[in-house]
Amino acid sequence: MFRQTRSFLMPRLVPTLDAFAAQGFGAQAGFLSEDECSALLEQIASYRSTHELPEVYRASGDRPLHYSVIDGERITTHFPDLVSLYERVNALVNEAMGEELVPLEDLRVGLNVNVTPAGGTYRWHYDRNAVTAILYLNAVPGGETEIYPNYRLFMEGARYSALQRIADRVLEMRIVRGMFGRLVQVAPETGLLVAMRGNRCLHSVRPVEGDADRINVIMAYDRPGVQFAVAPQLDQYLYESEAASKVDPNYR
Ligand SMILES: O=C(O)CCC(=O)C(=O)O
Ligand SMILES: [Fe+2]
Repeated sequence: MFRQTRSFLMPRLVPTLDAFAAQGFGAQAGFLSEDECSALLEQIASYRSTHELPEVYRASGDRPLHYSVIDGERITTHFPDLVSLYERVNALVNEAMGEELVPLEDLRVGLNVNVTPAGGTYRWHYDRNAVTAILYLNAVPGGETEIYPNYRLFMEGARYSALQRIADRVLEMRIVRGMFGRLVQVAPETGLLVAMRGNRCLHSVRPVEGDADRINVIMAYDRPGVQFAVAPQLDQYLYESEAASKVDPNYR
């Protein structure tokens, strides 16, 4: 389920959920059973038989953003079970973090189903929010989530500054990652729940192999009332087939 390349600057991960506040990343295998995941996959398949999902493709080196998404507004209308799941995971996250985090005010962004097709990937990025939980509904070959836990040089209070942007760019370079980062690879596994500090962990998705879509649920949390300066352009970049402007999408 997990592979780590090195432990140079940080202790070895114990990938349990309650460790994630300190280590930036944690996991719980079998959070949902095979049957619960199959039921959700059926609901998603039935929704897709009558609704077309936007296909998103944004070039980004050898790891573009290439996926389809059901955003939180659609989920609220059509998938009450996923809304309950979002609340249930919130309680776990708060316990592990020892603080009160809440679903994002912008529901479209807070809860997503990502559908990554064969060959699809997700570019290197940080999320805009403090904590992101990922629930994998199926196992596919490839499609590992790659995470550098707590890797970011995070400038609290200046996260949209030029300096932050430059630091992010430099740290994202392959050679710099290789020198300073500790890479954790998470292979998709049915029912596996992962939580990470989304705005501190550099992460991406490796190419999905085989024929099946890789399907997972992405749940975002942050402190109550937090606002995100990047929201309007970024939302278009992430959720619509056509991107109007060439924004630099550094934050999910
Ligand atoms: O699908 C994954 O494993 C990660 C997706 C992700 O990082 C995101 O939606 O922000
Ligand atoms: Fe992300």
